[in-house]
Amino acid sequence: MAQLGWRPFFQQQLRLEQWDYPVARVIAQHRNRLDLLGEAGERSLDLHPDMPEITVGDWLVLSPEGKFEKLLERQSLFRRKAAGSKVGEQLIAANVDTLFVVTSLNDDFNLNRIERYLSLANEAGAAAPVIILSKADLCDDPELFCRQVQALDSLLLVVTINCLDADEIHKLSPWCKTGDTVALMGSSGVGKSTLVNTLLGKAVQFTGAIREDDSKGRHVTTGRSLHRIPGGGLLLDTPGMRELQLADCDAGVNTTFADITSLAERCRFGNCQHDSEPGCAVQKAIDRGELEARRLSSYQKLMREQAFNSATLAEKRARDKSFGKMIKAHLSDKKNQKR
Ligand SMILES: Nc1nc2c(ncn2[C@@H]2O[C@H](COP(=O)(O)OP(=O)(O)OP(=O)(O)O)[C@@H](O)[C@H]2O)c(=O)[nH]1
Ligand SMILES: [Mg+2]
Ligand SMILES: [Zn+2]
Repeated sequence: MAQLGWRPFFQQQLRLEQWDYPVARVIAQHRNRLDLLGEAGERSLDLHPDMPEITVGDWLVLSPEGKFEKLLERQSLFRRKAAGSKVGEQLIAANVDTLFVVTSLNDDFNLNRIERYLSLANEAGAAAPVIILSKADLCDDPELFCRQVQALDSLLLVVTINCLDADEIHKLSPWCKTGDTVALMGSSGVGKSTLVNTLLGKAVQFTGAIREDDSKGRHVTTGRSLHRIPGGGLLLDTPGMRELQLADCDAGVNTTFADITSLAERCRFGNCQHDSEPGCAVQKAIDRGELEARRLSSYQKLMREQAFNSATLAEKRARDKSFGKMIKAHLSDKKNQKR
C-alpha cells in the first residue's frame, strides 16, 4: 500500500471498525465509474449522485461488500474554474507530492503561463512544483530559457530534458521515489505522455505529433490516469489544458509573486494597486530595473481573474443553497399537507 502512496495521514482518518475495510486509490476517472487500485488489485466503482466529488489520486474507503464508504481527506488538491462559460469548479488531481509543470522549448514557452501553473501548485497545498523544460534537443540554447525561468524565483527547481531519451530520465528520479506521486500538467503537445512512457520504460500512454503550422498539440490525452513506475513512484498524466482559469487562488498567486507582495508592504497606501499611486514601492522597483514590468502585469491579471471567478462561484454557491432551502421547504410543506 505504501507503494501506492498510502501514509499515516490517511490511516489516521480511519475509524477503528474501518481498519479492516478495503482502501483503494482512484487511478482513472470515467463518465460513470472510477478505476481503483488497492491491496486486492484493480477494481471499478460505479459513480453515484450521493457520492462526494472524487478525482484521480483520491483515497477511498470501501465497505466489506465493496461499496463506497468514505472519501479520505486530501493532502493536496488541484482544482480550476470549469472550462468555458460554465460556472463551477473542476477537480484535477488529489494527493500529489510534486507537480511537473511541463513547457516545451518552442512556441509554447511562456513565463506568464508558468506563473499561472505555479499559482495553482502553491494553492494546492503540500505539492512542490518543478518546471520541466521539454524538447531541449530541439532548442539551440536551453540554458537561456532555464535562466529566464530561474529569474522568476531563485529557489525554483528547473530541469531541461529530452523526454524521448531514456538516458536523461535520471534527472527526474529525485521526485519519483517509491510511494511519491508526481502529476504532469502543461499545454497539449509539450510531451507529458512521452515523459510518462519514458519514465515507465514502456508505451502505456498514447502520444501524438504536434501540428506543423502552429506547433500546437492535438489533445491526444483525453482523461487523467495514474501509473506506477516499476520500483518507483506514481505518475499522474493529464490532458493538455486549453484553458486554466484560477478561482479561489488568492494565497497561491501571492506565494508565487512573493517578491511583489513583499515590495507592496512598503507602498505608501495599504490598498495600493501599484498603477500610478504616489509612493508605490513596486513601481519604484520597476523603474530601478529590479522588477520586470511583465511580472507585475502577470500578477495583476491573475489576481483580477481569480477574484472575479471566486465571486462568481460564491454567488452560485449562495444561489444553490437558497434553491436547496426552497426545495426542502416545499417538500416539508407537502408533507405537512398530507398529515
Ligand atoms: N524531439 C522531441 N520531441 C518530443 C519531446 N517530448 C515530446 N515530443 C514529441 O511531441 C509530441 C507530443 O508529445 P505528447 O507526449 O503526446 O504530448 P502531451 O503533452 O502528452 O500532449 P496532450 O496529451 O495532447 O496534452 C510527440 O510527437 C512526441 O514524440 C522531446 O523532448 N523532444
Ligand atoms: Mg498526453
Ligand atoms: Zn504599490
